[in-house]
Amino acid sequence: MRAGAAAEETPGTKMSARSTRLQIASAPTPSRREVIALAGAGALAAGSAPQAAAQPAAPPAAEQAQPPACALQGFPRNFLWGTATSAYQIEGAWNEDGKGESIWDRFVHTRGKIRNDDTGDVALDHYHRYKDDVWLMKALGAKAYRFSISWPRVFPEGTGRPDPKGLDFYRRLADELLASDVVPFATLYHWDLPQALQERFGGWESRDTAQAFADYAGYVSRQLSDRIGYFFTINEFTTFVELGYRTGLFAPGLKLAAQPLNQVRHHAVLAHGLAVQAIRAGGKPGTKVGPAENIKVAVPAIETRENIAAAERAARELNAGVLTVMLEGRYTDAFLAAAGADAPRFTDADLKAIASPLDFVGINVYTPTYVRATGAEPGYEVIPYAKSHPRMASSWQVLGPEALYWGPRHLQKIWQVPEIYISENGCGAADEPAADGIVYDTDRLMFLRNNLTMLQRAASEGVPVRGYFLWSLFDNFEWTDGYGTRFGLMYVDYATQKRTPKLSAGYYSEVIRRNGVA
Ligand code: GBH
Repeated sequence: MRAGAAAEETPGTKMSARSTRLQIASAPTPSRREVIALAGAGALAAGSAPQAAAQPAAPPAAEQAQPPACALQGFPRNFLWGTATSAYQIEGAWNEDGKGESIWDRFVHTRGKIRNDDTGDVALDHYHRYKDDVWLMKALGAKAYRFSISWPRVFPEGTGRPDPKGLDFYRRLADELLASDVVPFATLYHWDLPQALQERFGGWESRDTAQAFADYAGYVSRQLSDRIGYFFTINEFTTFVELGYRTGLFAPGLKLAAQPLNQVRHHAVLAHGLAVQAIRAGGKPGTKVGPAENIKVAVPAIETRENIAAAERAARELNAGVLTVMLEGRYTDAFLAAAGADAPRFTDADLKAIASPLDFVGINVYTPTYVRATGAEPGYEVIPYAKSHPRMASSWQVLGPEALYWGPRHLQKIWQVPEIYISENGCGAADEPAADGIVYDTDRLMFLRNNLTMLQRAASEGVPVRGYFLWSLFDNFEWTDGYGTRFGLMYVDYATQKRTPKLSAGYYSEVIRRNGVA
């Protein structure tokens, strides 16, 4: 932090008190001024006085009083601009305060599973640095934060006796967020299953794990819904089922055959439904709950009437195992026919639980699936990506900002979802600090601007998008990629744990400030 920066803050605000404290403690935390400085063109313009660049541009009085409801590039009033993270990817403290082992702890400690044999043992040390990290959100101007709760921190053995210290971490985190006017959104499962349940039940291969998850969800909602009003049940059903149980690239590293694989997915959606019921029973009235699924977004390659209808058919079928069964209460005929003898085994009571009414649906959107209409069944066809289709740093991340329009639009049009969150959107990049220490991530900036423009298109048509969680606040442990792929708005130097805002952090703070695409 620059000398005297704290003194330049408006005196008497919470912020200045915080800066002073940080300055004294010399924590490696950037100030709001440093984040904002990146938002102004001043930070880039040659010869501009740094002093001027550091001034947040004051919006004209009229704009302050009356932000446009949803005009031009604007977003609806009270739109929740947030960032997202997950426990295993940032917390560290993997065996502290009584935390149980998770399947990811076990997996990363097995040689050869993760690039460079990186682990999340320390990660961003967020478990100890959460106060400074919340301060960074405040500096960004973020209005919401999506984090995940580590199940084995709360129940070291998965079931049975909770560890009060584990739960207390999330209570303190929520309090810190609330004190900073950041709305907490907690995800109950972001893939870190207690290892004990893997051993006792075979993890998600057993419906006992679904019941255990519901019990854990009920407990957390009883304990924390006085502070946390929004719960995501499970993050990316499709990812952890496919990678954890089919390809074996993610924990627990299994390669199941088709029937047990379908059963794992069924247990996951069942766990979601039972958790929704447990939260309704245990949470404070008004507590909201929904999933966070990486929906396959069917994008009509050319926006003709036929292709749009085909995209809607495709959306139901491509998501049949998760969102469609959740929102319709049955597996589609095509899904069951395709699975044949390998179809999941289920009861009517299961389907009823899976389709428990939701308050909102969260979708993680990273890539498009292009489709077009065909005369023959099923009425749509997936178009393969062109060889030269642009991608971000991860080879899986094929670019397609249109997905931010079609994803929410399908949820509204097909299933009449009343409240939609983009629970994740962001990109990995080969970020490197320039000579001045700043990461000029023009690629991420382009990514965000184009994605938000498409999301704004949806909002301006009345699609009920209520918030957007950028993945991610920080560079963090990117699963099998280890620390090699960076997704953050804040660059992390893992040797020193210093967080430095990238150019995109300045961009995002400007988006939030004006509540519109910048
Ligand atoms: C999300 O997954 C996760 O929720 C989050 O934890 C993660 O950090 C973030 O996005 C960025 O990846 O190994 O070639 O088979 C995003 C969707 C789907 C991306 C599965 C990686 C595996 C590709 N993921 N995909 S591959």
